Amino acid sequence: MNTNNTIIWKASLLGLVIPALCGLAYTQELPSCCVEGAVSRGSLLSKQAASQPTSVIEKDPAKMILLEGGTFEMGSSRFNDAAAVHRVELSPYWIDEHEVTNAQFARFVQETGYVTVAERPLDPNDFPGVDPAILVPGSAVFQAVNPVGGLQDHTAWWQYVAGASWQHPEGPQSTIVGRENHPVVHVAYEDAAAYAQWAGKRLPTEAEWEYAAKGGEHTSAEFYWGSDLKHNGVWQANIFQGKFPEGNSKEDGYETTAPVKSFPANAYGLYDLSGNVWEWCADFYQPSYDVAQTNNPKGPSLSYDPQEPDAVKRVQRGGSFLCSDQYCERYKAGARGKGEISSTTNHVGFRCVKDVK
Ligand SMILES: [Ca+2]
Ligand SMILES: [Ca+2]
Repeated sequence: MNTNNTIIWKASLLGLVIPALCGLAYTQELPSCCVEGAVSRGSLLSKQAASQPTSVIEKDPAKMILLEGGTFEMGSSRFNDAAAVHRVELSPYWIDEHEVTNAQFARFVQETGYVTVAERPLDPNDFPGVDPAILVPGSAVFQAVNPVGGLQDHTAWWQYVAGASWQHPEGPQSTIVGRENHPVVHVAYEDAAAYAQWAGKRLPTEAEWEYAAKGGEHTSAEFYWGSDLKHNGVWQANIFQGKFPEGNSKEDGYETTAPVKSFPANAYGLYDLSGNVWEWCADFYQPSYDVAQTNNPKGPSLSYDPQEPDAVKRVQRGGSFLCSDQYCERYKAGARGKGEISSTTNHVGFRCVKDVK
């Protein structure tokens, strides 16, 4: 029965039943004794919302999932900068079901001619004291080395590679051919924001990202999927196994990025929020939450990282293929990350959200 027929059928039923209840002769108009009040706008909108689609394909093209919003406990007591756990309320929004892929980003670049930060010339004024001869376009690429000084100096396993970019993830000789379905990497904050604008979307707030990752369940568990690292013996996220940083045993099947949707979806049908690549969020980073922001929080108005006070940083979430219990545990539930807005690496990407109109 289609919608019009349903309306006609219901109207006919009312015409038969209501007069009988009121003890009145049948007329085409409803008797006033049966009208207890006007129907509320909320009930009609709720009914209408129930018939709306819960997923949609956008122009980039990405499948987006509708999240109804509501309240949840944001934060984690396991990480100093993720405290305090506090209640947050969110309006409904759409979110990409997976990280933005190389194929999607290529379409954006093809249509707009966009040049990413990692591909642009460097301004010597931004790097005082550095030999201008080495100020060439490039990006940070992970190197699986045995660090002489242990795990204290993270620059030991990162190398600035001239010519590394989203199109050449490990340097000029590398390519994304065959990796079209992998998440795009080597994107700065403004690159991600430019893509989102082109796609008619925006970057998620940190609260939106965490609400999506928690999936409406396991709200205080160690992992977004529950209390065990593996679920029924199956890896739930692309992270690092083995001896970091030089001995990746690849137990989960992937040394670096994995094609999106290679690991199980969460309860909302979203993939790879934990692991694979870090994801840019819109919020400036500060090492604690403003718990007074409880309704659609957008984070602080300025960034501040005590470890690098002069750097402007935005939040990144979810960890990456380099996370492990041995080094970076920030693929775990509620954990936060941060990134200087112009710094790019081969384990940071993003996904987008969109407001419900
Ligand atoms: Ca892995
Ligand atoms: Ca991710």
